[in-house]
Amino acid sequence: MNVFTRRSFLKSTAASAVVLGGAAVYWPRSGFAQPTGGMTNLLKIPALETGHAEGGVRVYDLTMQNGVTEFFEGYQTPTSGINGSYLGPTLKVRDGAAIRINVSNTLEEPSTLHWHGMHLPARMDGGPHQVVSPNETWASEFTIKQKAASLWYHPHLMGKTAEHVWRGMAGMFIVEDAESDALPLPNNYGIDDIPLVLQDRIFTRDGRMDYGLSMHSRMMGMVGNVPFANGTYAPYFEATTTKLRLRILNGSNASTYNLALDNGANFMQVATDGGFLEAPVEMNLLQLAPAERAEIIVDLVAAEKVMLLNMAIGGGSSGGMMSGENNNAPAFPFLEIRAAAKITQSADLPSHLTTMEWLNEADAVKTRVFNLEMQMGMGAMMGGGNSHSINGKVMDMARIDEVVNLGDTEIWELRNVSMMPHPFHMHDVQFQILDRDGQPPAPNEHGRKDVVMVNPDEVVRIIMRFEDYADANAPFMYHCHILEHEDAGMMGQFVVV
Ligand SMILES: [Cu+2]
Repeated sequence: MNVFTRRSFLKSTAASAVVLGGAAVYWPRSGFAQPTGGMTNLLKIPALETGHAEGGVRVYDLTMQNGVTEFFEGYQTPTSGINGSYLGPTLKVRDGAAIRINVSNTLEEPSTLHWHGMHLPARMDGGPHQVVSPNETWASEFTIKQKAASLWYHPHLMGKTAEHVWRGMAGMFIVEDAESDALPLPNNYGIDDIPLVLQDRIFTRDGRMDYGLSMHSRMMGMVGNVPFANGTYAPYFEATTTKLRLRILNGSNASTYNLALDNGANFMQVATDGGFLEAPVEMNLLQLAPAERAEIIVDLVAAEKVMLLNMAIGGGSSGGMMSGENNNAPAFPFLEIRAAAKITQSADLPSHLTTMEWLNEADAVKTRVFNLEMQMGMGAMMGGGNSHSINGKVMDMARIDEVVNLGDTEIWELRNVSMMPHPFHMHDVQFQILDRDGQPPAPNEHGRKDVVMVNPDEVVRIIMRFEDYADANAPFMYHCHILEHEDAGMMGQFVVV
């Protein structure tokens, strides 16, 4: 299934190439900026933050702050980040640990930080109800009760999530446990175990990346034309081992990425959103919707160069909004991996990674149906805030949409009745995908998930169990993870009682 080569990739994208450098830095809305000068910037690796001990608690200090970032030489771009000017540190925690995250806000506006994928009490979730005002600190305290996984964190302020993430606030949140300790997977952070936050952004001529919604981006989501990995433009990574573990996060606002290696080589996916798959899944094309994660293992030989590409699938995103097309980004390189002339032999990949506890459809006491809707009329487009809904309802923080009983196993039936795909995300629990239009999910989706792409006219059934954290007064969110859709109302609230 090696349907592409580096040569054909370069040829096919040459037409949309935009020269970087010179007096003006400007990228038209319609085409991705190709790094015509090659991949010239060393990949930034977010700082690893393992916290410090206070009594029996691991404490992490995070500060949301404004700053400037030099993505392109000579251009100071105003951005926001956590403990820095763009993105944030990678938090690492262990299953069973009691933790406290102190979130300080030095922005000149309220925001929140949400622990995406984490199983925890709703009051500690950092969602729209846990607003951190300027110059205040919010302490999120909980005990990690979760399998090893690559989670992440990002703002979740009502109506402002998309803009705050766009400006740069996001980071990885790695959970380790006894199982991940025992597996012979690359785990040397920054050396052979690499967080990879993939994003795209749009820049103005003078190097700003203002968040401004057009009618088009209000409907389709904000799709950029400059790709970043860990906030690095045109990045390369120098590998020193024969196996590289990439913990990939689609950290974009709205783009779906279709990832492949330019030599057509296969790679192994070992984990999905909520942790390890039962066995590695061999693949050569990985689709990641906004907010989805995948851990993959890439095999390298000495001195080779391999490009991690985004492949153009299904036409890209720059066409007409009414065509019902997907948000697949066009073709461009994300990261060049350069293997050293002498590289260290990594351990063989284990054939078994974890044992799943599969939830049984027969144990479900309830099926809830969620219709994902977009009003495509002219009025909805012009009207702004309320063109996206679930079950006919636009998000209202004062309304509880669903009440779940503690201990129950439920099936949620996600129906996309709109013309574009929606990545559905729920807080509190990791779910399992039962089927897509009655068909079993792909092997790499057969695990713990917290985001699932629901394609137009598709019905996806997911199953989950609500084991902990009943609180009638503190809701969890479920929503589309195209952030512009979430902000425009495609979100609801459930409580566990
Ligand atoms: Cu959506």
